[in-house]
Parts: sequence; structure tokens; C-alpha cells
Amino acid sequence: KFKATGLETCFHGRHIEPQIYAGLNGANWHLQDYVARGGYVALRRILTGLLPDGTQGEPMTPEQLIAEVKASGLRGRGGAGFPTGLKWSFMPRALPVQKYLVCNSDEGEPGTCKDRDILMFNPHAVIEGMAIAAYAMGISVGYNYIHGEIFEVYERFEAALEEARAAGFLGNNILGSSHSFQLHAHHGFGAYICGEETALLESLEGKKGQPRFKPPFPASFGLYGKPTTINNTETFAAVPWIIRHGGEAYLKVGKPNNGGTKIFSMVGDVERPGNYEVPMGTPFSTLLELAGGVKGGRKLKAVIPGGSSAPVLPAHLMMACTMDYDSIAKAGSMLGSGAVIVMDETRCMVKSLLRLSYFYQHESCGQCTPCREGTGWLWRMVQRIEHGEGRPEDLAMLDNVAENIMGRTICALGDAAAMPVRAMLKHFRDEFAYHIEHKTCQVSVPA
Ligand code: L3W
Ligand code: SF4
Repeated sequence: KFKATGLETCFHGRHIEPQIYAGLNGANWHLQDYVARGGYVALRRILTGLLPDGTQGEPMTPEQLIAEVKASGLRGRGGAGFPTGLKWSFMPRALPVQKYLVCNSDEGEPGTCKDRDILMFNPHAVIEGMAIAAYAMGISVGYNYIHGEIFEVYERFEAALEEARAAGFLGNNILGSSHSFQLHAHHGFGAYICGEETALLESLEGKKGQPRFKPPFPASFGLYGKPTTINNTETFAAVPWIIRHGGEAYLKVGKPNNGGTKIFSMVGDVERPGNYEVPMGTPFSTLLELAGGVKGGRKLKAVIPGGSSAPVLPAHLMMACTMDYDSIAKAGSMLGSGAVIVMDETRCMVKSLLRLSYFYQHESCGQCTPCREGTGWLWRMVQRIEHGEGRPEDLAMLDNVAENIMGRTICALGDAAAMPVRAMLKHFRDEFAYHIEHKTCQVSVPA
């Protein structure tokens, strides 16, 4: 239906690997390989007190564990960047009710392809991270909700779960301790909205995946109405390293308030698309270089730095950024889920926005009028402009509709649909105006 815009490209390669990707070769995902890389040392250490050098220490208390995660500066890798240690501290640990731990592997943000790689190549890092989190929050049951369109990833995670159960890293009385944790994989059905945490919970309960109004947050009213902690796959995968090396060491890898490494999915017009794990605070120019630079040696035009929901940034602003939450926010966008969509000088911004606005109107769950109707209006207006039928008043109307969606919906999808429109018009208004006036494109788009 659409010509390639670069937005839909998503290949899987791996480079620079300080933590989550360390030592992976694609075939060494099994338990024995993970253990050889230092896997499950952290879980053993917190539950039994056995230190990595073989000496016997004290088991860690849940409070110590949460303090370590807080000290690491780890922030949620799913998009919002919420401090993980703080989120864990919301869980009413002592409350004598069933509590749940959920991993959000419903990776659906256009451009993002990191969580599926982690689950394929390092599934035990996620399992260990979840077992540690469950201990920290006094949780006995967990689910990993895996995106519906990636069946091989679900199968891989199931296989890893079997290995972990057989080795006593999951189940009752893990490693002889009093900590029991049952972890299950759940295969979703591929809807983008099920990546929104409350829609995910609804879906997990067997209902239609539609977001709930927040508050109450899942921390108090989550799965089956019980206290629930939800973290992204990459967030859990970072936890074993933090416990093995200490929160402070993790923080130092990155920069203040932006601890550790982050996996960036470099997609679009780059020579070597793929996932790159680099320390937080790495200059964007370095990341671009790792991905082989702009395809064909062409000029960089713009970048969407955090998955399609993040506002686009023109090249000059992006080149001044470092890859961390604060720097990208200062430039007017968000680090989001870490998909870096690179667009070269031949990309038409009208066509790119058309692709994006089609996606959001298609994925809207339809509960809120501003989102259900507004995303359709946005799409139809951009379509008109792209097809040479734009009217001079369309730009103001696009702005107006986007503004009226923002902040008026149940979940972030409404904002996510509106933000790219506003950012495109802010930075590339001339291109849209040219389309309307001349009924054709200003830039040459390859077939
Ligand atoms: C208890 C409070 N908990 C906040 C929790 C909340 C959630 C987390 C962040 O959207 C973003 C979105 C997409 N008491 C709390 C509290 N929490 N206040 O903290 O919450 P929030 O509402 O800021 O964000 P969110 O609704 O989780 C996530 C963006 O991510 N996104 C899409 C991501 C796509 C993927 C993917 O494909 N893998 O992750 C891209 O940018 O737009 O802004 O847990 O419960 N007072
Ligand atoms: Fe559904 Fe859109 Fe409302 Fe989110 S903002 S609940 S996707 S209609």
C-alpha cells in the first residue's frame, strides 16, 4: 500500500556489548552458556549469600536489593524511563495478598527490535532479572507477555523457562531458600495497544486489550485487581549485572540520572541497521558511526530518536545530542524505547508522516473520541496533502487536531499519534506547504 519510507525497516544485528549483549554469538543462549558467562550468580548471591569468588556471605534482604537498584540509576527501558528502584518500592511487599510480576515483551513500537533479540539470544538474563525482582517485592507469580507476531521468540523463551525450572532457578524454594517464584510465558496477539501496560493486563486476563484509566496504577490495582509490577524486557535483563557488580558500577557506565547501557535499534537509512548496546550518554554521532553512517554516504536529514511516538528532530539538533533521557528531552524529543529511525536527505517528510499516521489510526483501540476520531482525521489530512489534494488551511487544521488530542485521552497512544504531527510541522513545515502549493514533492524519493 505504501512505498518504502525507511520507517518499517528492522533488521537484527548486534554490536558493542558491554552488558546485556556481552559474549553472545546467537547460539549460546542455553542455560549452561549463560552460567558460564556468570549467569545466576546474582540470584544465588541474594538468596544464599554465596559470593562470586566462592566465599560465603549473607543473603541480601529485599530492602538492600531495592536500594542497589535505586543506586544504579536504572530507568524503565520500555519508553517512559521511570526509575526502576522507585517502581519496585511501590509494591506493598508485606501485604498478604497475591501479587504479580509482569514483563512487558509486547514490543510493537515501530522501529524497535531490541526485546526480541534479548529474548532470543539472552533469555536467561530476563528470567534471572525477574526472579530477583520477584524476591525484592515478595512476589510468587510472574508472566512474560510476548508480542504475538514473533512466535519463534515465544518458543525460545519457553525453552529457556524449562531449563531454568529444571535447574531449580524457578519454582518452589529456589536454591533451597524460602523464595518461590512461578514464571509463565504468555503469547499475545500482535496488537500495538497491548504494549500499554494496563491494556496488557486486560489482555492477560483474557479480555479485549484496552487501556484502563490511571490512576490507580498497576502498583496498587494491576493483574486481576492485585498489586502488580510491570517492567520492560530490557529493564529486567539489566538487573543481574547490577546485582553482580553493584548499583554504583552500573551508574558509572552511563551518566548521572541515566545509569548503565541502553540498546538502540538503529533503523532506516543507515549502512548497518541493527541493535547496538552502548553506554548511556554516548554521542549520537558515535552511534551513527557504529551503524556504518548514513546509507550511501547521503546527508542526514532527520532522526526520530525514540521509536515512532517520539518527536522527529532535524539533523543539526540530533547531531548535538548524546543518547540519554535528559539530552534527548532537552532537544525536544524522547529517548522512548530506543528505536533510532534515521532519515536521509531523500526522505519525504509528508510521506513519512503519512506512514506514521496510518499506523496510529489503525492501532487506536477506539475507546476515546479524540484518539479514535482524531487519528483518522490526521491520517486523512496527511493523505490529502501527499496526494496533491491539500488545502492551504490543512496545516493549521493538522496542528489544531493534534493539539486537541494531546492530554485528552486515556492512554499515551493519543499523544503518541499527535506528537509526530506537531514535530513534523514544527521542523519541516515548508515541505508540507510546498506539497500543498505545488501538488508534488520537494525531495526525490527512491522507488
Ligand atoms: C505508581 C505512580 N506507578 C508512574 C508507573 C506506571 C508505568 C511507569 C511509567 O508509557 C511510554 C509512552 C509511550 N505510582 C506512578 C507509577 N508509574 N507514575 O511508571 O508510566 P508512564 O505513565 O509515564 O508511561 P507509560 O504509560 O508506561 C510508556 C512510549 O513509552 N513509547 C512506546 C513504547 C513502546 C515500547 C515497545 O514497543 N517495546 O515500549 C515510545 O516512546 O509513548 O510515553 O509503569 O505505572 N504515581
Ligand atoms: Fe484507546 Fe486511543 Fe484512548 Fe488509548 S488513547 S485508550 S488507544 S482510544
